[in-house]
Amino acid sequence: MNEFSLEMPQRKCNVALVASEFNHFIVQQLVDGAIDALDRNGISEQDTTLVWVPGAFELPLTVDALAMTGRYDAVIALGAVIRGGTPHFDYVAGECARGLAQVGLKHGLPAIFGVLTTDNVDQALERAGSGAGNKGFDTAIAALQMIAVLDRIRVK
Ligand code: INI
Repeated sequence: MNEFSLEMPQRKCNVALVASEFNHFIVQQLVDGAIDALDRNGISEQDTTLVWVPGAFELPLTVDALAMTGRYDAVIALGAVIRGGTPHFDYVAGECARGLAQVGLKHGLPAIFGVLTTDNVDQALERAGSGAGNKGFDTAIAALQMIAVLDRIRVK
């Protein structure tokens, strides 16, 4: 049986992060977690691009633009959508998730979903802490694992 288990890429990788300015105090912690995970796995800041956008709704278009350059092995979208008293949350979170999935499929590129969708600020902060409890860290690991998986599948 051919089994491709999760591993890290065996080559130099270029990774882009797209971060939403909305709820900056949380998203900055996700960015820090992602950069930490990349750094611990040999991806230097020189091989990393960070782009800020206004909000989570703008993430898919920006990931699409970055994917179109062909320069990146994976793009990680980071944001925090926090439920308020109106249906706005559902539109922003839903379109963001849907758009990112579409972009990934369109370009055959890992478009990683690092967007917190929570009921309140406390839940978001819990997921944006240091070390293991940081969704930015986790999504960067997922990005590298996806690069490695696709490298193995696409080998001729
Ligand atoms: N953007 C977020 O990233 N998080 C939110 O919680 C949020 N809320 O609650 O409104 C949010 N709205 C802005 C949105 O992403 C767009 O930037 C804006 O609608 C302009 O297109």
